[in-house]
Amino acid sequence: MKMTSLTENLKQLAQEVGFASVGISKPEMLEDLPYGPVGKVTTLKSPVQELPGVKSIILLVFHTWDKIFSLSVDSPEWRGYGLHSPEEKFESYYLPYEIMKNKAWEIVDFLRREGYESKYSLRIPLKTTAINCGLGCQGKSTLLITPGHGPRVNLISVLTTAELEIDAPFAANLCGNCNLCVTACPTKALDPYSITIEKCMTYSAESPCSSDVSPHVREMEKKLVLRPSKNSYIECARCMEVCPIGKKGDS
Ligand code: B12
Repeated sequence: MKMTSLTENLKQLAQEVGFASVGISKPEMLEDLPYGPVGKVTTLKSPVQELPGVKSIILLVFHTWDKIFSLSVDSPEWRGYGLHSPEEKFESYYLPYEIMKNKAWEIVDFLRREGYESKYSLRIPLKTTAINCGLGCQGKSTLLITPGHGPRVNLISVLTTAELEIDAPFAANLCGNCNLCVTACPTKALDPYSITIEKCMTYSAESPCSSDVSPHVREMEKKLVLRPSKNSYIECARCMEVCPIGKKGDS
C-alpha cells in the first residue's frame, strides 16, 4: 500500500467532510496581514495569538450554493457590535459558521489523534490567509474569489503545531474589467477593492442600534434584507450573487 503523507491524508479528509477546497500556509508567510480591529465589527488575531506554537495554518473553503446560507439568528437582546457590556448575555448564530465548525472539528480531531495541538479559528484574517494558501484572489467586492465557486464560499481555518507541506500563494487577478459587484450594491458600499463598512446592509442588520449607519442605509436595509422570522434575517449577499466567476446555477 502506498504511504501517504500527513498533508495528503488531511487534504483528503477535508474533501470527504465536504469542504470544496483546502490550502496550507505557515505563520512566517502571514506576518503582514491586517491584524487588529476592523471598525467596530471584530478584532482579527494572528495565528500565533490564537495558538502559540502554531506551525501550519489550514484554510478550508465551504461552498455556499444557496442564499439561505447567509441566515443569521440573534437573541432578542442583540443590539449590535460594541454596545454590550461583558456581563450582558446574548447569542448570535450564523448558519455557515455552525456548519463549518462541525466539519472543521473532524480535521482538528484527526490532527489531535496524530499527536498535534490543533484548534479551529474564525478570528484570523481569513480572506488574505486564503490568498496565501493559493485558494483565490481578493476581488473588487473585497471578498475572496475562488476559481471554482467565485465568492460564493465561506471560510474557516484550522491551526496546528504539525509541520505540513505549504501551498504557493494565488497570483492571478480574476476580476479583470468586471464591475458587477460594485454596481449591484444598493447602498453603494463598494468601490473597487474597498468597502465602507457603515454603508454595507449586513453591517446595518448586524448593528440595529448603531448611530454610524445613515438613515438612508437603514431604510434600504429594512426594505431589502429578507427576514424569515422576528429574530432572524438573511444577510445581504448581492455582491456574492452577481459574480459570474464559477457560477453553475448557485445562489
Ligand atoms: C469584518 C467583516 C465584515 C464587515 C466588514 C467587511 C470587510 N470587507 O472588512 C461587514 C459586516 C461589512 C461584512 C460584510 C460581509 N461579509 Co464579512 N467578514 C468580516 C471579517 C470578520 C473580517 C474581514 C476583514 O478581514 N476585514 C479587514 C479588512 C482590512 O479587509 P478588506 O476590506 O478585505 O480590505 C482589504 C482590501 O481593501 C485590500 N485592498 C485594498 N486595495 C486593494 C487593491 C487590490 C488590487 C487588491 C487585490 C486588494 C486591495 O486590502 C485590504 C487589506 O487586506 C471576515 C471573517 C474573518 N475572520 O476574516 C468576514 C468575511 C470576510 N465576510 C464574509 C461574508 C460572506 C460577508 C457578506 C457577504 C455577508 C454575508 N452574506 O454573509 C458581506 C460582504 C460585504 C463585502 N463585500 O465585504 C466571508 C467572505 C467569504 C469570501 N468569499 O470572501 C468572511 C470571510 C466570513 C467567513 N468566515 O466566511 N463582513
